[in-house]
Amino acid sequence: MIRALPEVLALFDLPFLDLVHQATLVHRQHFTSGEVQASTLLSIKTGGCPENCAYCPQSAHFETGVKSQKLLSLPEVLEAAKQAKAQGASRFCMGAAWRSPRGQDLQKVAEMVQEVKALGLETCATLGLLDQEQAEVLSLAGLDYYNHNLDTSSDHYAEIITTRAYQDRLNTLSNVREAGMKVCCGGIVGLGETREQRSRFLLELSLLDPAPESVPINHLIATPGTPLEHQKALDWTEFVRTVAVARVLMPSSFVRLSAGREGMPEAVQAWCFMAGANSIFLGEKLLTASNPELEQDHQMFEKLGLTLI
Ligand code: SAM
Ligand code: DTB
Ligand code: SF4
Repeated sequence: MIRALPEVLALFDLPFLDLVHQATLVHRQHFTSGEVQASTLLSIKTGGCPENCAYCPQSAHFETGVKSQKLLSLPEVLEAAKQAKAQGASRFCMGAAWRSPRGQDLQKVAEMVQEVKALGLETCATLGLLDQEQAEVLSLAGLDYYNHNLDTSSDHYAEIITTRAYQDRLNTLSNVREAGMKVCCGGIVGLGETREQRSRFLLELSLLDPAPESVPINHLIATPGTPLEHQKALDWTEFVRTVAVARVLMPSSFVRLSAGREGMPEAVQAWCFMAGANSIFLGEKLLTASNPELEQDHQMFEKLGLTLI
């Protein structure tokens, strides 16, 4: 098992094809190749977030043109969940632009979780920081996964977010584990981090004990109005390398090719699947940003012989 930064850097430094080959082998030892898990996102509360995450269209600190929306009603959420299921998703993820849930809101989300689960979907929520009690409420409601990302390496973190600490994130993740839920935890690349920082970020994810069951690898969607609006995209090979290293470091986790698929050539996405990505966000919207059209994704799966699980 890889536990030190030089080993992760050595993986990144491998010739591209050798790294992808290694990731493919690891993937096939732990999963059935060609099977891809699909989650659909719904923003249940949008915009006006008090946090200052430099990449985020929903932060109240930046003018991004995102329209704020208070917490959706239960019927609105159920309607979206039914549609997600009909479109082929196995998991429904409810996201709220909160620092952490407050007052009656958590109970309302707990009810959504129960009802979405009753439709026969796996449930996931991403609501910001959770204390132990809040994590217990969600777990009791039957929440399968909680998404909370490390986002970037501990040594790059302060460049991106100052309103919540890296340690706050680790505390939330440990509360989620303690309450018995599965962890969905990943981050964003293309934030201006160095390759060493990308390596440290992946190492830090893999050293969570146990490793997260689900690992979203997002490529920054550079959003006008945010401090990162002019950030240059990673070269596609560096993105595929990131996916491959995540696969090698976390052999049994689902590695999700997450935000940033829109506009990513199919051929690059195919490389990501070859490098061990075995999960995606399905549906034309992420939280506020757009995602590939459903028909386009279904055609890509068909061409690549991938099946949704
Ligand atoms: N507010 C909650 C929180 O941050 O814990 C939950 C929702 S937040 C939008 C979930 C994740 O979406 C972030 O941690 C970040 O990794 C990802 N994300 C947000 N904006 C993004 C962007 N512009 N490009 C790529 N990923 C993004
Ligand atoms: C994650 O890692 N990526 C998803 C999910 N977890 C909640 C969110 C991506 C958000 C992209 C920007 C937007 O749609 O606002
Ligand atoms: Fe708020 Fe989450 Fe966006 Fe940060 S990433 S500003 S916490 S919605």
